[in-house]
Amino acid sequence: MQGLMNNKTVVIMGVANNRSLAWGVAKSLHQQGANLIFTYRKERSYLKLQELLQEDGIKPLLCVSCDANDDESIEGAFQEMKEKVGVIHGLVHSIAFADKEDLKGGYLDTTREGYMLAQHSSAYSLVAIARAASPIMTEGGSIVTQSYIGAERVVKNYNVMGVAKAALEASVRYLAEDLGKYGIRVNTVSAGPIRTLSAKGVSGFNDIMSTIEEKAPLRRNVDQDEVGDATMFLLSNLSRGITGEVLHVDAGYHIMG
Ligand code: NDP
Ligand code: N5H
Repeated sequence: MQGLMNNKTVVIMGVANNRSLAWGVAKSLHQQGANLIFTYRKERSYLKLQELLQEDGIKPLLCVSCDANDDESIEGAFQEMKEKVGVIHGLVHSIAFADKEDLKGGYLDTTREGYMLAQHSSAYSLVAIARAASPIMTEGGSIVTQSYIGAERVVKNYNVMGVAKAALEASVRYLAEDLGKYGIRVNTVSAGPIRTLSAKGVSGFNDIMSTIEEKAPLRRNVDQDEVGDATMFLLSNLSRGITGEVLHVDAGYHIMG
């Protein structure tokens, strides 16, 4: 089969279940012929991932445990990839975490611990991972992370995560500059709201989805497959001239006043 990702090996970080944005990316990449490596943190995610891979007939090159808040764990994961696979061409960072208590009420009440947790998990994790992954992107590469419009504007309840996503988007630009000389591109997809495990139980999610249906140019929400295809584009050679970019996959909502 002739695919856009033939002979490319891509690491996907952040599949928790079939609703995960990262799983949408995995399906798009598989359709285009990519070889896949997965990382997971919780045992529960690993078991889900095994089920999903079996259901969809996807044979990964490797599944490696990696806690994005732990430098040793990151080093170990990429060392294992280097030894077992050698070269990688792409990486999908689809990881974020904040304390539930910090995702409601006022941003003013964010604690130091809550701020640090969100920044570590959701923004610094990209920096640490890019540092570990880039040495094995010896044929050039593409790194893509997932952001949200709360990085650019105040979105009710997003709070500490909005500030973390702002840091993530700025990191994308600085990393794009650092890694560009090695032929490595760094971009982010800014996705519209999608019902995932992370989104479960957070305040105001349903209201935001209805607002998009009403106000977005396309008058609808987006899904994992659309985020998957756009992320695959950024990983593929079709986007070879693009780096440091924020690509909105949000039915056009971000252009509205
Ligand atoms: P999921 O809950 O499906 O995925 C979140 C993933 O983050 C899980 O796989 C979880 O792994 C992983 N994770 C959290 N902390 C760590 C850590 N320290 N180390 C390793 N993995 C970690 O939710 P989504 O697919 O929605 O989220 C993926 C990304 O998409 C996030 O960056 C999110 O902010 C972003 N996004 C989501 C939107 C949405 O509406 N859903 C909209 C815009 C952006 P584990 O459970 O194994 O710890
Ligand atoms: C404006 C909104 C709604 C309010 C804010 C939601 C923010 C969500 C992001 C973070 C990542 C959610 C989070 O950390 C939840 C955890 O505290 C609890 N959940 C878990 O531990 C589950 C089991 C695991 C799998 O989750 C993680 N993250 O590891 C934003 C929404 C309209 C859009 C949205 C949901 C954006 C986003 O960034 O995800």
